[in-house]
Amino acid sequence: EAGVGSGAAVQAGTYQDGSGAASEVAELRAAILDKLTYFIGKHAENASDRDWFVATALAVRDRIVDRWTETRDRIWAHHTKRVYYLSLEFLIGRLLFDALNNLQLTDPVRVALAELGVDLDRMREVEPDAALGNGGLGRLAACFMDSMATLSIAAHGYGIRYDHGLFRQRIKDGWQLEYPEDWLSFGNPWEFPRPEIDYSIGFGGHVEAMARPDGTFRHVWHPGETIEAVAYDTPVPGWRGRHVNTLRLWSARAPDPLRLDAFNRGDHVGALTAQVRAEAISKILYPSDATPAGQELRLRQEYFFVSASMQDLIDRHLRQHDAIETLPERVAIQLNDTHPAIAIAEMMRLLVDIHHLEWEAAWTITTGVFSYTNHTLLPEALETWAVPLMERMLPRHMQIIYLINALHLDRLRKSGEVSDEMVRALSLIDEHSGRRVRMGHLAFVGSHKINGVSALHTDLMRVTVFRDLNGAYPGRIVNKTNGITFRRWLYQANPGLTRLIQEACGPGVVDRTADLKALEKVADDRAFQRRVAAVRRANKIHLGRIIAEQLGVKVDPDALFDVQIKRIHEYKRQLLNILETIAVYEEIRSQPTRDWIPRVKIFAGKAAASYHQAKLIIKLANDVAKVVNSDPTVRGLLKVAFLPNYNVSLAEAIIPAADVSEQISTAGMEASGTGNMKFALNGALTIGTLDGANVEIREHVGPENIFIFGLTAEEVEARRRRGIDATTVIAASPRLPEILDAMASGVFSPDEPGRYRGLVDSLRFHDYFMVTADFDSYYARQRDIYRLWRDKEVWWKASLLNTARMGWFSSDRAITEYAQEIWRVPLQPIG
Ligand code: B1N
Repeated sequence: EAGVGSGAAVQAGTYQDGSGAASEVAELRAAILDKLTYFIGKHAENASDRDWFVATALAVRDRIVDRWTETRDRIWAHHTKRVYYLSLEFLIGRLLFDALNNLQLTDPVRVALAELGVDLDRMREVEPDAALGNGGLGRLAACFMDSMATLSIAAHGYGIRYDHGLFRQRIKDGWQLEYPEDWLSFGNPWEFPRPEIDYSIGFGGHVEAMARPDGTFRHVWHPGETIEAVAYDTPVPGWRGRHVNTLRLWSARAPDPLRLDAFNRGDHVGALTAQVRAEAISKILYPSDATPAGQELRLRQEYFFVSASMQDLIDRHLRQHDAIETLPERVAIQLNDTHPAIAIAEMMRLLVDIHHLEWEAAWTITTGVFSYTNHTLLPEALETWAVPLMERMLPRHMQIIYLINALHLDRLRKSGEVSDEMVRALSLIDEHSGRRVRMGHLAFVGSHKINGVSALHTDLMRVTVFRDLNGAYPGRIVNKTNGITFRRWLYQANPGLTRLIQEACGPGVVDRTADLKALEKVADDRAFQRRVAAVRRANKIHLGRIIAEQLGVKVDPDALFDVQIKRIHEYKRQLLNILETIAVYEEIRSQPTRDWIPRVKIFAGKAAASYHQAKLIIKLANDVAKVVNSDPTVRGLLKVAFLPNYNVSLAEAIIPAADVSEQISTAGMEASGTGNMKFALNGALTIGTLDGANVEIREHVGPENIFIFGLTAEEVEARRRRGIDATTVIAASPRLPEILDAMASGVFSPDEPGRYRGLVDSLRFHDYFMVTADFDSYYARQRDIYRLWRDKEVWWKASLLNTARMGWFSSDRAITEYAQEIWRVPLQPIG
């Protein structure tokens, strides 16, 4: 039943549960050896860990493939309605343990490998971490793929097979440096190249209008350039291997490998330029998170994968059902933010120009199939494209967008009084600073449902960015609060806690997250609490080893681990956390003999390469770490650790070791957050603002089990209207003046005393993110946490109640809501 990898060392030959497991182990061992011999071409004696990893992955993959083809046949036979999840990012991380756990193969493979003298856990580390995403948005797409397969939804993920994912971060002298990431350099055993599945993608050129006898026009786009999109498929097995979906990623190829005429003339570089230009499209992920990439290559990436995906899904539909008109009955397409929003215009082009449907019929189909998820309201993050760029790169799409806009505005004008001001707000074209296409508006009018990713975020959508559209199309905006897959973020990442949970809630808890509630009954059982504490301590020792290896900093596993891991962004307010760290440091120095609680402040996260303020914040964290960690009066009571190269795998090691989770964004700015859910599920206590999904986490775990502080979204708005000069706020604070003076005068940057003067000035005079306004209440909440930490019985009760009450935040719940309320597709619950 259990079905969750033990994570414990298993002795060779000891796996037996009387259900044929011994022969299973023998078969797996033989399969792995077979792959090593005939696929890799090596003997066991001279195989590296990487060879063993590839051999194991291939052996496991064979088991997935059988279920994959079964799934495809079943969907085909039943004409099941399909979901297409379009995302420019899939932050999937490592896949070996996903596959093993979902197929219930962790223990037999562990034993099979042990019999071959290979340690499964060591092999786990050699798999590259597939970082085809920046942060929450990309990781959400990966969690959703897991849940769609688990719920037996006929789903396909569509995205780009970037040669290089998110950059590798190194820290040198405290500064972030970016290096290219190279996840494919040793091949990818999980994917199936499909060179026979390729589509031509056009760019540029011109549009020819051809008159029909009835006086109407047919439009023919003659692209100036075409590029091939080639498919690579990765199977995505759901829980217990019941259903296997496909993640199809597109790679760009030039139609001609080289210009032979140029080569023969002796122009060897020129012979390759077209190829280089074509293949640049899938070369690298844009490292921007909640900021627009805004460059021509980005628009090329967006259209490239969208066009390939639309052609592919229409082909599949026509192979299976003969009429294009039935598309909305058979297909739902989810747009993961506006990055794939050009799909609305592409679908219209394909239906009208290629499949010769009337505009109205095509529009009914389009709005019937599409829905759109908004992930941010930050004004600078809303995608717009300059009209001249669109006209040059996608001339036919620009015409289509103009027509969509005209009909949309006409309809609204006919249905009532619409002022010029409203027309400006409702138009797909923004005329404020040069004409630009608003991709959010395009996605809105072309979809039947638009959703936000937390209750607060969805409320804010209705009154800010989409206020007028919401008035014009009431009911179109709905909420779908994000979720996370417990399979990766609890069962795999924290096998120790999972074992205790299964003991308390029954083994079926891994199928029914609602069963987590049974933990409430043992929440104040001291003996159980001690065992949970022992698991946490072991996880902290494991993390401590990583910290020692990476930073040469020794941390005490009995100290309180206070963690903030996420992209570095001013709105996420790592700065607020650093200011509190400085406050604690100053206090320990001035009152060294008080009974301080030992604590470790752990940070990790990447800054966009061009985001100077974020990079300076990384430098500050490292500067503070250097001073604090080496100050003899601190005596190890406070340690600061900035772990480099944050990624999914590092998160899996950090989250189960956290005592406190920092979710401290300026209220109204973090659309949802999903790290907040991972921590609370693993029993860390949250200190956070009333922002994003924190609001709903508080409702579920209870206000006494979470530490909320700071201004509300409304209060932030009101204060901003009054002005963001913080001089009086700072003067009124008992601690801020001293902290800011220390920073500004070079206490943490003796080598360059003025390094943080600008940062401090911006806090003093333009504190847009309300760091100073929230500091005192944040500081007070931190004291409440330390008080609770001294009373371990109350602490562990709160921790267990967090885990017990987080079941609702499963991505299975989120996907069930999408399936029933947006996609209208069938699903099969587990458990
Ligand atoms: O999406 C996550 C949310 O939990 C986070 O709160 C939100 O910040 C994040 C442009 C984005 N919003 N917008 C982006 C990513 C890449 C890019 O190029 C914007 N990411 C989010 C999941 O809902």
